[in-house]
Amino acid sequence: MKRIVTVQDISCLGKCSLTVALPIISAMGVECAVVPTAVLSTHTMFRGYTFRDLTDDIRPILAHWKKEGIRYDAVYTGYLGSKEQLEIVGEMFDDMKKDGAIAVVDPVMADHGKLYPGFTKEFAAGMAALCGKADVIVPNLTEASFMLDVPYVGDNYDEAYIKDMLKKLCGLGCPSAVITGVSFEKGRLGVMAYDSRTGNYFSYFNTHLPVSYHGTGDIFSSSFLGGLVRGMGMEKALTVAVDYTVECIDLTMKNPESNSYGVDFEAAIPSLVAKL
Ligand code: PXL
Repeated sequence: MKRIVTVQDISCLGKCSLTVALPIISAMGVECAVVPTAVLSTHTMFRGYTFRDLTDDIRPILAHWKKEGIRYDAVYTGYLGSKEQLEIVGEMFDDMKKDGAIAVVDPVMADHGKLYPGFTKEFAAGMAALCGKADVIVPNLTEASFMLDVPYVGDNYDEAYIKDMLKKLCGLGCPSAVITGVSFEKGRLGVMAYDSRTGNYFSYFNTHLPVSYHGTGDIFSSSFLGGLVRGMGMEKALTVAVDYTVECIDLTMKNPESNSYGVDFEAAIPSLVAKL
């Protein structure tokens, strides 16, 4: 069985990061090992959340695995809590590249033009450096703008602008970049990707549902990487992830009992599995 290691926080309630990555990756038939970066009582859109930083545990966890000879096919990083964690993960990437594992970074730190609570411009610069060490990165346009230190243009862009941003993201050092949450046509939303080795662009869109929920980026990244590690190839994995994410949002919108804090990704797992 293929094995992914995911490095991100555990928000005990709130359906994001590890509580999303674990079930989705497992459902896709891929082992999911975890390196928790922090324990929060909820994700940061709630008020009054607790936050225990686990930076000091990360190196010992990785050292133990190394001693045990544990290998993995991919590392997937999401929400990281400090600049020091960025450095540790950077070292992890340097180390595992020797084994041929792929590194995927979802630079979780911002959306809708704003950094999430607790993040700074300096952190964004550190995240850009980590992205330079990855094989594939999957920022949204806000995160891409912070990492490239360019103004966030909101909905005011065209395909040429996104293509240019993708090239600049690859200029950080990663061979492939994907920008999520992209729309060139009213009612359609999706992703655009660039592979700097071939010069190819790829885009895929589905219905743009008129809502915005928490945790959808984590759902997208987890299902994308699950597909990639299963050997689907970039384009198929992106298509499966976009369709799954949209289905999760659609089911949540239609469920009068849905939670306000996260989407019903569980309800669409059977259909994700059917896409494998
Ligand atoms: O969904 C991304 C995410 C992950 N982890 C925590 C968050 C967020 C988004 O706000 O707060 C703790």
